[in-house]
Amino acid sequence: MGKARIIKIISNRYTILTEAKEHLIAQGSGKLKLGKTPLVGDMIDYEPREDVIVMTSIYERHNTLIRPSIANVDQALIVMSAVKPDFSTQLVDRFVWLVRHAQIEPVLIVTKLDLVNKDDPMFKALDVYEQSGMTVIRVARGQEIIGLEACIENKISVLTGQSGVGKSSLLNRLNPEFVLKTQEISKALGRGKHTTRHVQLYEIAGGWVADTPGFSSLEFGSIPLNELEGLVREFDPYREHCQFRDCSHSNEPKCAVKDAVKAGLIDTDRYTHYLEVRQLIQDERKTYK
Ligand SMILES: Nc1nc2c(ncn2[C@@H]2O[C@H](COP(=O)(O)OP(=O)(O)OP(=O)(O)O)[C@@H](O)[C@H]2O)c(=O)[nH]1
Ligand SMILES: [Mg+2]
Ligand SMILES: [Zn+2]
Repeated sequence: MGKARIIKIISNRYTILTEAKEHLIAQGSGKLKLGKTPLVGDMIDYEPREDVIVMTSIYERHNTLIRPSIANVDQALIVMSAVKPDFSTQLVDRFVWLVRHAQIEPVLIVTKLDLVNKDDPMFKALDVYEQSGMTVIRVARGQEIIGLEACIENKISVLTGQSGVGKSSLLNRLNPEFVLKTQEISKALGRGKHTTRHVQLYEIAGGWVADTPGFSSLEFGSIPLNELEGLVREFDPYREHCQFRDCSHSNEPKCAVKDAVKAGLIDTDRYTHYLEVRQLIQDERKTYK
């Protein structure tokens, strides 16, 4: 009997890391007995039975991310490439709000900056994120990465982002002993090939980081409509000045958020993306009815 953390799941094989820092292969004792499906990041109790190790219970989770599927992380490293695939603030915002909704701190990592010109407008967008209080880490091939190791140290992080943005490459760069499989994006499709196939936590730079498969669609069905605006940190200084306490900052009069957008105090893109996601949530609700 002992306590351990699940660090890798491939079908029914669970790799667990025990308190004595041993890697063991365990199996579940059935979803009904465990009460929920085990996730990478879960703390579990295990016990040896005959010739197998069985997980007997899962501890309560601090947080859960559905895509990628992981529990108990301190922060999500949202990886976006400058090109191949193209940088998109719309996608960044969507990732950030989904991560915040799961009560996980977002960090933005932008890769492949060696492939764009120094005067590319995306650099301005990165400054705007930084000014809003987000940690932004810039990655270019052949250049030192500033701030990444300090950001990872003593924390459990999950890499998230589209296929082909360079999540696995980042871990390989952090520790040259790592040889995680990476692959150029498809010339025909202009997107990644889903090179990483499973979620796995790796010990690196004094912390733990999960590499994950890239995914192509995001779902907002789990965010209640009235909780969305609370996830937009840029609205923080203004929402209490709206006339209505439950202002959605869309059609209401005397909305301090809309005024701040007009005055150039909130980035227009951020506000537009907010309205788009609001609409997406409303549309998803309709389809589920
Ligand atoms: N030029 C340049 N290429 C990079 C950089 N980072 C990653 N790449 C390349 O981008 C391609 C995709 O990288 P991966 O690390 O496989 O991407 P991934 O996010 O792990 O993709 P999935 O596992 O499919 O989710 C590889 O060919 C890398 O060599 C970078 O900073 N600059
Ligand atoms: Mg990968
Ligand atoms: Zn408002």
